[in-house]
Amino acid sequence: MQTEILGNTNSVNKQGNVLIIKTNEAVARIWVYGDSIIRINVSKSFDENDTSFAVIRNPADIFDYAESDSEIVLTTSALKLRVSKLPLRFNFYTADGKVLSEDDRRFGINWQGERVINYRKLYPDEKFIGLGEKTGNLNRRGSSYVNWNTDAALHGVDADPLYKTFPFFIGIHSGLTYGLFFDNTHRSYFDFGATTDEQMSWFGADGGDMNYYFFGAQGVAKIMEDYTWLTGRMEMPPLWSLGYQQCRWSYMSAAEVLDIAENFRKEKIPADVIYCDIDYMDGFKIFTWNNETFADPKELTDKLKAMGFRLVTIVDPGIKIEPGYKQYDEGLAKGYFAAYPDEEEYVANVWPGRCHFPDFFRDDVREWWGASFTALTQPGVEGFWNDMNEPAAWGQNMPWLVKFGERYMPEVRNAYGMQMARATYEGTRKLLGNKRPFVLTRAAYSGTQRYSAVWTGDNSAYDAHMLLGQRMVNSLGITGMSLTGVDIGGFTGDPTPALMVRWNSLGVYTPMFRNHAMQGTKMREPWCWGKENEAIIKKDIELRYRLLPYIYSGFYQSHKTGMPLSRTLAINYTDDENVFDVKYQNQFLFGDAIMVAPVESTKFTADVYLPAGEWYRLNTDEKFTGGRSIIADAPLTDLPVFIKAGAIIPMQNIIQSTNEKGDGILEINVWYGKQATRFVYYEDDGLTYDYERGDYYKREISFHPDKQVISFSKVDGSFTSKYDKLKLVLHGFTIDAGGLKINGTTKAPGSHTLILANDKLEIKIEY
Ligand code: MIG
Repeated sequence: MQTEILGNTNSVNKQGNVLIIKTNEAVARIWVYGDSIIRINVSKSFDENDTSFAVIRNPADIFDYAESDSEIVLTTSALKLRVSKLPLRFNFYTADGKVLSEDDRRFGINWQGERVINYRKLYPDEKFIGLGEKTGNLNRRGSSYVNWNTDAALHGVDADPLYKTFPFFIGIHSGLTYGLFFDNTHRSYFDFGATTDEQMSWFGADGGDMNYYFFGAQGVAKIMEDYTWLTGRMEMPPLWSLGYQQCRWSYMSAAEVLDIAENFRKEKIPADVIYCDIDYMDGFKIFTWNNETFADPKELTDKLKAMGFRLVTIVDPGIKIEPGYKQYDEGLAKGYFAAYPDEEEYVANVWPGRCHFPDFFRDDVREWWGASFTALTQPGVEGFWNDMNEPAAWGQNMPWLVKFGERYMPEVRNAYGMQMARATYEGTRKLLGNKRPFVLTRAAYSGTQRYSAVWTGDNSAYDAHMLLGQRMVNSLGITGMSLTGVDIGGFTGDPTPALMVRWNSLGVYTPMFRNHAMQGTKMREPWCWGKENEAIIKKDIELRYRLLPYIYSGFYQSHKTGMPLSRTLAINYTDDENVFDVKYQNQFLFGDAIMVAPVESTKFTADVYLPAGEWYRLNTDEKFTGGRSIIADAPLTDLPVFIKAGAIIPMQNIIQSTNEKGDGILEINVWYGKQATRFVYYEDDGLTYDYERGDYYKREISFHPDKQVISFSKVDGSFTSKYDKLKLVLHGFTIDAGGLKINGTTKAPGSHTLILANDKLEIKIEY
């Protein structure tokens, strides 16, 4: 196989907003996207269309550079890119000259046949985080990975590749941070010094260009903000999708679905969502209903709605080959299916039998697919679960000759699921009018956060999978995916009662809280575990509902800045080695101020690392000084959860679903701390797009221990809160005899709680 290494520069030219550098092997292009974002594309056959599935931004118009015989130096306010010309290598520095990341001097960018690879220098203390849904440790140093979206049924805790591709990582060394997004949808590879004797890290792909975005912002959070600026951020999710979700493969009839829903209400266990897996369809034909078992879907959703439930139904990409079936007839007539080069439609077997597969890379196909959802939206479905879109088929080996539009399967496979999710999102958004659809997808590529939530596929009912799932949720968060979940309880196998209870307690702090199980497993619903366990499960789900105002405000952050809800401690405590310790690597912050330590179901005490600062145990208000590890009690009734000193956490009373208004009291809990803190509280109707036009209620709540003040800013936005009253609850405060003062007037002497009207004006509380 022919191997080439990028050689000496022949010419340098600036054309508009791109710097073009030619060598004998290839052409390099450099664009500046922002002060801390530089894109490099090195290509043998650059496509002037220059499309990306992930990127939604355009490069800046101008940038500064200087050129000498040996190098080109491109400078922004945040970054310095030194391009050495002989041979052509790309080295990144901070504006003040500290090394962020350099090409390996010898091999830099190189090719082996069609494969394109970049070898980079590895620094002694360098750590890596990212790549989204990947097994292994938080610190990916010493590991290697492949991206090739795969139906990883029955996967173990070390499996790779899995369902999704997020070719974005963050490097951390010498007290500095950088990010790198390799925007290439071919099968790709990342090696973080796994097999190079600590000399190099490298990444590459089976084809396409060496096309990457380099992020030079300092701080993991800032890099994530830049990455999600580039690839987009999530919309506000429907509030109901943040409630408890009950799924199973499958509830076999409308009667069974209703029975499950009724039981939640009877047992008074809050829940918002129930799912129909593949058996609601007629012979697994997408966009059909089985007319015996689901004879009247509208009646079903009406009855569910009356109980405060929403229905989510599954769709797979495989369209059954059956003349007379609408989607088959139309798709075939219009040439909408993936095909071989001779235009014969590709066929593979999956649930419905022999199937064709929509070419979601085409606008007209996506439009057609999206419009087909009337079969589901007309009867009142508002959530759409996209499965099997790696794409999966029996045998798992789609021939490389299959084409999607102009491109062969291996070139774009990793973006297929994302394009299906996009088609689903765009179509259902249109069909639902002003209502927000909920879309959930299994396969994904960078940028999918714009369209859909994701779950981590077919996990298993054992402890190591629960812990891995948490790491994957945390890692997906680094790559812009905030609304993420795992099958609580484990998809494959039957959890022990202890595992079910423990996993459910972790589910409270999982952005998407869904219990799901495989066909043939024992029933999983909260009441299947004996009265005592049911009571614990119920209490935990109630806690989830108490926390919804905090969770929803957390998603507002994801929407605005890309900060995910579940945050690896590596985001806020990057320089603390302990957070990368395998003992503590599953711990995470849920929102700004809740730290959760996942614990196996067989252990009832836990070694928990408390980062610097002060922490309170959620259920007891017991206070701890951080910067050390502790042995925490971890009974099944009380997962170790700690509140950061200074935390401001809005809660509400227990409701049975998000459709209930509740008692109208928004409870603002503040835990005493020595440092000033702030929290942006956000609320809207939770249902429509009116928030895009300013119909929201947003206010900053801040705590100033130095001034002994808690203040609420004036409300921004036109929405009227569903809470008429605010209740302040102070934890760990010493209130002197003077008591609490509201806007200068003493109202509640000596008390730690206070109720006031939720008006839109500024409120100042002194203690
Ligand atoms: O071949 O629809 O990951 O959540 O229950 C299995 C049936 C197909 C795989 C999904 C799983 C779902 C199941 N599906």
